[in-house]
Amino acid sequence: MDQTPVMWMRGGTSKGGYFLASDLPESTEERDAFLLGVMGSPDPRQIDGMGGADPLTSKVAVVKKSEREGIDVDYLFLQVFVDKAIVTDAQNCGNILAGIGPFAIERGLVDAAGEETKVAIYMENTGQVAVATVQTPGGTVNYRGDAKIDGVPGTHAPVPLEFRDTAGSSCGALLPTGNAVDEIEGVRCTLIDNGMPCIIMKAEDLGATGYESREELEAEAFASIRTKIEAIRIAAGPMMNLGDVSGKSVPKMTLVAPPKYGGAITTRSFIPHRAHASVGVLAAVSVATACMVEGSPANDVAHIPEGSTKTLSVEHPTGEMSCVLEVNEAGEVVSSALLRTARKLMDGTVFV
Ligand code: NQM
Repeated sequence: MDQTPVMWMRGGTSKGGYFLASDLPESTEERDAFLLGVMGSPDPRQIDGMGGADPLTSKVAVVKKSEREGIDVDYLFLQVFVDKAIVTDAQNCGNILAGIGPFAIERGLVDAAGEETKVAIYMENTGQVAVATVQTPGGTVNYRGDAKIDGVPGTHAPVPLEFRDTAGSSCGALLPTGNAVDEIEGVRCTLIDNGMPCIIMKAEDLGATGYESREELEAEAFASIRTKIEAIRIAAGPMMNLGDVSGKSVPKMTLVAPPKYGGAITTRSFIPHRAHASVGVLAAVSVATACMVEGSPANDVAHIPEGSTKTLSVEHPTGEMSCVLEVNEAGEVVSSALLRTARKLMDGTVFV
């Protein structure tokens, strides 16, 4: 195969190619070779492909009608590495998820149902379900609107996302070591997975402030801190039931500090080697959940609102992401919701 239909979409603060599963080769090996060609990887500039030379714009969604009860579509997320010949399904992506509902309706996998259409999405990477609400006035997807998310210029139609049962998505348990805190390389870490395996550390424990820009985090002056963060990540992989993570895009590494702009907590994330321009969706859910873990580095610095429905504003380098958490009497997070937007950028044929 050397050409196939694709829709290019922005989902939240990420961007990538959305494919129907039936339009891609069945064999994983052939599919991955094709997708590397689509993106122009491996090449730090991705000059010979569609990728944007950034992990946040080198992403793929594979979508099909679901045969599962109560589920509309199955979504497989694939991260295409920029500078390595790696395509991995080892992580989920809550930003690309924001485009799945609109794409499924556009491709006729789901019928529009009135002003708003709820799309139940099975996330194949982690075996969990998300529900997206898509605006469909007159039976077609509407992308225009007044919703604003930080990290994306302008305003767009809102795409609220709801998650349930995301705890232990990839690691088998919310706290895979059973501990609120593990000390690794002399640094207090929370190893947590509420939709995304993350390691949460206090920025100050690594000699950072937690308020650095993306450029500062990626600069030479930060190299020794990045080396330390990677050593922690490699040591933590087996502890999180993720095995050898040297060639994997998880766990994500998040430095936290007290909020600066009235939110709940400040974050700076490595995904895992480039610094995130904002914060991942499920990563934000995992950080917000870590805030609720008594005695954890996140809990130490977080400002946590009262009540069983808590809106935690997770600050990041380009603004904030608000996570709405439902918490039970034991203080455990039982569901989460976030606001995203998405945009159809182009629909056509990609050639390899
Ligand atoms: O955590 C980037 C992103 C993500 C992942 C990454 C994401 C999530 O911002 O759910 O959205 O962590 O690689 O798209």
